[in-house]
Amino acid sequence: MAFDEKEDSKKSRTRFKTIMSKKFAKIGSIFLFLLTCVSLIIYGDFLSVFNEKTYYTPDFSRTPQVEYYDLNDSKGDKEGWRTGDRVVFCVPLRDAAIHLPRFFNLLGKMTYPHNLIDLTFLVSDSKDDTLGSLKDELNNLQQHKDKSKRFGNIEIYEKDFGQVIGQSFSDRHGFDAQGPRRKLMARARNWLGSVALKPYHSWVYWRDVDVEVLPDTILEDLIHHDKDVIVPNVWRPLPDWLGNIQPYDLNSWQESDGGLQLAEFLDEDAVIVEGYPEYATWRPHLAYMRDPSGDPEVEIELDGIGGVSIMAKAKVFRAGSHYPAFSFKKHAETEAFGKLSRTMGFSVVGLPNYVVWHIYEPSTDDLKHMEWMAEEEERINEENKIKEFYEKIWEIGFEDMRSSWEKDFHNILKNVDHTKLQDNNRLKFSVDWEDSPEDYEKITTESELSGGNDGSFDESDPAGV
Ligand SMILES: Nc1nc2c(ncn2[C@@H]2O[C@H](COP(=O)(O)OP(=O)(O)OP(=O)(O)O)[C@@H](O)[C@H]2O)c(=O)[nH]1
Ligand SMILES: [Mg+2]
Repeated sequence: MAFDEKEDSKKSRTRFKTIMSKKFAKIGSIFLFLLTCVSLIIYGDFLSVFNEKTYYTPDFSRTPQVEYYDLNDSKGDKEGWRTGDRVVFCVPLRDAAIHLPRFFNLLGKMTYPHNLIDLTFLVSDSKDDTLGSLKDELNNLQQHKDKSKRFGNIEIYEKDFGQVIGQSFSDRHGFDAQGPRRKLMARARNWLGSVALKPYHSWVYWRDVDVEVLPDTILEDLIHHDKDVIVPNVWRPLPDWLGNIQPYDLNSWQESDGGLQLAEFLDEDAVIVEGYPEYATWRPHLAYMRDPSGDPEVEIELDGIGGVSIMAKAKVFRAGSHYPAFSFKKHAETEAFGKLSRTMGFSVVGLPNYVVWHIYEPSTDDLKHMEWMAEEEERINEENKIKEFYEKIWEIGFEDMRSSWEKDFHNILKNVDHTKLQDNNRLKFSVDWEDSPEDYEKITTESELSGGNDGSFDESDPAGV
C-alpha cells in the first residue's frame, strides 16, 4: 500500500513536471515570438521579413571616413514632404542677374519644407554680375529670421562653355542658333546634374530662372503624381497689344508620324526644334492642350519635354538618363532627355491644365514695334499739347464779346449822334469797296510814313472798321 502511494506521487510529480515544462516552452516561444516582432517593428524591418530585405547591415557610423547609404531609401515617395524626401533643386544660370530677385521671391514662398531642399547653381559665360547677385540673394535667404524658411545645402558652381550666342530673346530664338545652343545647354545641364545629385536625394527638380509666376506648391504638385519625369504646361503673359496670353513652351510634345518621317531624312547630327517653319512635324504640343477650366490633375504622356520646370525621380539620372549633348533621335537637351528617358522605360508625362508662366521678353520685332508705339505716343502727346495751347489762344483771342458789347455800347458811343443809329443799335456806315490796289498801296505807304495809327478816334468810323 505504502509502495503504491509512493509510486502514485512519483507519477503525479513527473506528470506535473511534464505539464509545467510544456507550459514554459509555450510561454517561452510566445515570448520569443513577441520579442522578435517588437524588435522588427522597432528597427523598421517588419515588412521586409515578408519582402526581399532579410540581410544584415553592419553599423558603419563609427568607422572613420565611411559613409554608408542604402539607395533604396531615396527612391522618391509621392508624399515626399511627409516622408522627408530630399529634393535637389538645379538652376543653370547665364547673364541672369536681372532675373534673380524675382526667382528668389518665388523660391522663398515655396511650401515644400525648405530644409529638405538643396539648391545648386551653375553659372556660365556671364557678362553681368550673376554671381554677385546670387550671393546677395542667398545671404538674404539664409539669414531669414524664421529658420524654417532657410534652405538645406547650397552649392554654386561656375564653368564657362564658350557660349557665343547672345541671351537676348531674338539671339536665342534664331533658327540657326538652335542646334548648337541646345547641345551646349545640354552639356551645362549635365555638368550641373552630375555634381548636384547626392545619394540622399530622392527627387531632382530643374528650373529655369526666367519664370514669372507659378504655384507655391509646385514641388508637391509635381511630386504627388508619382511619375519618373513630369512637367507642367508653360505659357507666357503678353502685353495687351499682342493679345494678352500665349502658349509658350513648344518643347513638350507627343511624337507624330510627321516628326518621325522628318527625322529619317535629316543628317545624323541634326536637331529638330519645334516652332520653326523649317521643321514641320505636326506634333501635338502640350502648350496647346490646355483647357483653362480643366482639371489640373490631368496627365498626358509625352515624348519631348521642355526645361522650364522638370521634376524627375533621382533614379532616372542614377540609371543613366541625361540631357544628350548630341543628336539623340534627332533631338538634344531637354527634348532628347524626354525621349531618352522613355526609351529607358521611365514614365514621362505633362500636365496640360497646370500652368507655369514664363516671363515675357520682347523679340527684336516686338522691340521695334514698341519703339514705334512709344514714338507715336510722344507724337500724339505733342499734338495734344499744341492743340490744347491753340484752343486756349482761340478762346482768349476770339472770346465772344457780344453780350458785353451790348452792355458797353451806350457808354462807348455816348457822344455819338444816336439819330444815326439804325434799328438794333447798329451804326450806319458804308465801306467804299471801289479802291484800287494802287490806292490801297498809297494809303498803306502814307500811313507808314505818318507813323501808322495815331490812336485818334475817327467819328465817321467809331467802331474802328
Ligand atoms: N549654365 C548655363 N546656363 C544657361 C546657359 N544658357 C542659358 N542658361 C540658363 O538656362 C535657363 C534656360 O535658358 P533660356 O535662355 O531661358 O533658354 P530656353 O529656355 O531654351 O529659351 P526660352 O524658351 O526662350 O526661354 C536659364 O535659367 C538661363 O539662365 C548656359 O550656357 N550655361
Ligand atoms: Mg526661358
